[in-house]
Amino acid sequence: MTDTNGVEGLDRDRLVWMWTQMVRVREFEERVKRTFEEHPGVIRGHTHLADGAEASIVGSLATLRPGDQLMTTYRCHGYPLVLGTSPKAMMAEIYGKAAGLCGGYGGSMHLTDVSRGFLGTSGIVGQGIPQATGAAYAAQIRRQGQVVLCFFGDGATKQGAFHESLNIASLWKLPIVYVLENNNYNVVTRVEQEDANAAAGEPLAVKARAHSMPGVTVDGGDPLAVYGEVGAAVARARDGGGPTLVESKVYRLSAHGNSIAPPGVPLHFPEHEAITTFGATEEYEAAKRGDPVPRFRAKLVTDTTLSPAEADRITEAARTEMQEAVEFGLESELPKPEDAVKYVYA
Ligand SMILES: Cc1ncc(C[n+]2csc(CCOP(=O)(O)OP(=O)(O)O)c2C)c(N)n1
Ligand SMILES: [Mg+2]
Repeated sequence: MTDTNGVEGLDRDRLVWMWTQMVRVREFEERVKRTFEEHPGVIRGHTHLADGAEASIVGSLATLRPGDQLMTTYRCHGYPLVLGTSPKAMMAEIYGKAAGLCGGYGGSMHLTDVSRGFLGTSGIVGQGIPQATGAAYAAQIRRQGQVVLCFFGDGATKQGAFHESLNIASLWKLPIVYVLENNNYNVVTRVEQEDANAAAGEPLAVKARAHSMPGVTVDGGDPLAVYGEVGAAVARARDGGGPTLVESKVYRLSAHGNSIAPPGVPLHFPEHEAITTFGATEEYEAAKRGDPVPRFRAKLVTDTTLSPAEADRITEAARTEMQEAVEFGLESELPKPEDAVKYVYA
């Protein structure tokens, strides 16, 4: 491909594709959030949004080839959307419907689309890390040049499973890239809070050194920067060079999660509950100003890759697509009660 942007392998179509995917993720999640207000009771479990992390998701996934695989946390809606999973099937899954991606058995926190390499997610912090490492071991044995991307949050770096996995991946030179999406918060605990430091080591990428692998920190609000770093790590992993830890610095623009509220409690948590806890309004306002979706749009418009009219059309198309997903999800049937124990094996 022609290099039109100083980033190898990205031509105009690919850059527009990247922004389009960021918008699709944002618009899908906006409708997940709105469902709690507009259709109370339709979402029965928790949802966790990735607004603020769209550039990190898209920049990372743009480096993959067919046959590659990934695992993520419960903050998981963006990844399958970018891989091409149907938003209708995803919304129906989040609504617990039989037509959902996993037949309504998984919900928001357990989306899976193995046909596209999306091996699954977990609500347990850090759980996906050893699982993805195992997938990378299987890929190494298969010798088909597959790479695994493993996404997790800053909170997960405090788990033993993180260190055990990085150790064995480095020792066995497994084809895996660990993408640490550092959004500065574990629910309401700040990574950088001086009086209650939650995670030793700054930047968190230094933890790679203990496991003899490269560790880099990248601006996760810039999809091209993420593409560059994750792309280099993916190429290294594919060539047998072993794993890398890429710390992608993002910001969580909304609450840790949304769920059905108990009586008397507002439906949503406050827009950003950490702000109400720590009063870090300036931090939040700065993050809003750096919102990766308008930021990348402005870059592409300024360098004439994208016209404002085309950007508006892309946004409008994403809104229509995601609204159709809401309608499909609402109209779909709930699973049959007699199927409740269908996949229970023990
Ligand atoms: C093993 C485990 N401990 C605690 C929890 C409760 N919990 C759910 S999300 C979360 C915060 C995780 O923060 P981070 O890893 O930074 O991910 P983020 O939510 O910021 O994406 C915690 C402590 C859990 N789900 N699993
Ligand atoms: Mg976090």
